[in-house]
Amino acid sequence: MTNPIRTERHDNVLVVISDNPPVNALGQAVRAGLKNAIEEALGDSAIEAVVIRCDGQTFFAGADITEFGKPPVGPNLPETLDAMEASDKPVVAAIHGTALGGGCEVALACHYRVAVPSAKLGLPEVKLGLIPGAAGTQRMPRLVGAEAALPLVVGGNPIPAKKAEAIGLVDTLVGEDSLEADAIAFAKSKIGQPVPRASEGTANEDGVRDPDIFDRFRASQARRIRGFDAPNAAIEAVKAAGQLSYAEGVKKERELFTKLMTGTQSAAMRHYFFAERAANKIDDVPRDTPLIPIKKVGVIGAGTMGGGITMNFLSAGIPVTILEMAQDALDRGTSVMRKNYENTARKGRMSDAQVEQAMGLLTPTLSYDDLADCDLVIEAVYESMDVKKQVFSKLDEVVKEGAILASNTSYLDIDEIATATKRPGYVVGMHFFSPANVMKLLEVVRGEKTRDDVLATVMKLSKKIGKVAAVSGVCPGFIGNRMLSKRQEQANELIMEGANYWDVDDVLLEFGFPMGPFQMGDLAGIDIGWHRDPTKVTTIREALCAAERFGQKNGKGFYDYDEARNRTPSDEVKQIIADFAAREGKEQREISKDEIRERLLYPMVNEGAKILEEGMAQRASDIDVVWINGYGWPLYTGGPMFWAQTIGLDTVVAGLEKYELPVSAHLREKARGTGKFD
Ligand code: T1G
Repeated sequence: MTNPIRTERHDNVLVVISDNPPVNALGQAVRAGLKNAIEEALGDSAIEAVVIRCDGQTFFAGADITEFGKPPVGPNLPETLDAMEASDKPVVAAIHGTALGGGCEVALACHYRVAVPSAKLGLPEVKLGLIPGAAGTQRMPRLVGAEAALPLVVGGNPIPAKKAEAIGLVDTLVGEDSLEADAIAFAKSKIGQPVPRASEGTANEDGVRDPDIFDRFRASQARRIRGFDAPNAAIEAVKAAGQLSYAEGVKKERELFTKLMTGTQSAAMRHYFFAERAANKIDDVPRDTPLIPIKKVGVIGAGTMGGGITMNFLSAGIPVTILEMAQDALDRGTSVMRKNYENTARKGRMSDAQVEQAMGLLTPTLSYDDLADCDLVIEAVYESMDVKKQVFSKLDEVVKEGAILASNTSYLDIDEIATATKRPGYVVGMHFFSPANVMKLLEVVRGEKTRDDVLATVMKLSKKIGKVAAVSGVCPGFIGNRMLSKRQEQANELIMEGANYWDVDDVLLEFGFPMGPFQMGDLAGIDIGWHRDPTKVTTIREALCAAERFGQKNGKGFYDYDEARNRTPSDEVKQIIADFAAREGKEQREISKDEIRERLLYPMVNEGAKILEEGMAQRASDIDVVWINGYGWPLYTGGPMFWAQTIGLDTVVAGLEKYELPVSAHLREKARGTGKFD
């Protein structure tokens, strides 16, 4: 491999340049090249300053994640950076793109940092289940203070260059198109001055003066970091920066980093990092498939789903024409969208101008004719095959040739819907998850006849509207809901057999889900779709409705709720279930939380194996992407399929057999073989 690092002399300044596409990851060759270039600069008396920059889309975007889990190959980054920081010649980081992780640590080890306004800087290691491992947790607080460092190190989200300048992470912003020249001039201006070293900074004393900031910060992040190991380690590392010497602090960071690197959570989160990117690729669709330009979108239905779907496009700057059948429904839908944006603006996450800009792209209409020039139309109408076929037949008449016709159906057969048109190649499923403007998952349902350019276009568009897409074949429930139905079946079975319904919820909560099925039922409303006849009781939900237990909406469902909507298990409900079970001739018994967890999750894995066997998902990691982004499967376990591999597919098979539950041939084969799905 050619050396990705080269140097260029500009008078008495040595410019060190990395050219390691796509993101200048700090792989072994880059680290070695950097080390040699720094030694060259330090050993040459004609060189009085150094600038470090990168070619391509970004400054170093971190360590090379593909090297993780393999035997380390020198030189290691910390030593390379220490040698650089020890220099008495000023070293300037010239930043564009995203200086992330190890890349941000390279910048921190430089004496100065200049950046173009569009640059971002961050320490996203926690998103990989890690913390910075090249002294980032020790240099950052000493440079910007513990309070400013905490969100960066613990939250992992990058900040724009302007904010980085405001907190002292960046010394100055330079011209968007003159980064190198401005960085060289800046470096020259620092020649002869004593060099500032982040490792010698004292800004971290804010954490000494007010040690409570760490507990306050941890409490403020409680919901978001629940179950994750890395964020707490990150807080400890930043705290150590105020309590220990730099050398001791680096040792503490290394200890914490190594423990995380060798743990299951980081393996799971690194798996997810690549899984999310792989999901956007369709193996049998060439990457250079021409895309259909999407300049104008039509949405049919201005209800919860139609409005949420619409907002995704408006927020991405894509005009939407939204169609309803009646003016009041259209007005209601439009005002809900405006209210949602205004709420976001009230939280400071968008400006009033951005609200107007987004709403200015919306064209409400009652006429199909106004959809004629749309490049993509998405229907979010009532989940009935007849209704959908009528809509698609109408769209086929009205909308221009070459436009994509998508259905937001959550389980109906896309191939059958496509028969209502003369353009089955342009029919695809785009299954959004409610609330559609918030949930990241988009299941792209590939019909038998769906064209490659339609698929490639929708996958590319999904990234533009901030979604994580995964392709599903045509089967009831596609990927996510098909597996969810297996969990729901067991949940209902379990409480009929005597399991406490609150144990079912708590098992999923303790596993890391945001909530369990019975809590969810109370939230959505037990009485949705109820026939309103209290004398007709054929299910537990009907029994609850008959007892006027409708959920949170009237203060009691599966649980009793206080004013703050805190839930308490109800003896009345326990009895209603027991009576119902008795009527159905079901014996009741105590059921342990272990049995509950295994019976809820193992059948999901089995269904995932069947989905793979039938080719309804391209790869097991796509199933992980679906469940993490659509249903809150805890990221730190990597998703259902990765988690099953972690605990052992043979364990899953044995568990299913213990409870006399079906075991798919594919699962059994993988369990007997490599123990891995892909
Ligand atoms: N290592 C290896 N490959 C990487 C990579 C990385 N750090 N980052 C991206 N790639 C690959 C990615 O898999 C994809 O490959 C291609 O580059 C384009 O990525 C020591 C220990 C930089 C914002 O966590 O956030 O430093 O699919 O599709 O949308 O303390 O990539 O094309 O084959 O995402 O333009 C910390 C991770 C590492 C940054 C660009 N750094 N990367 O987004 O492109 S740990 C990160 C990103 C660390 C130190 C610690 C994004 C991006 P392919 P992409 P993008």
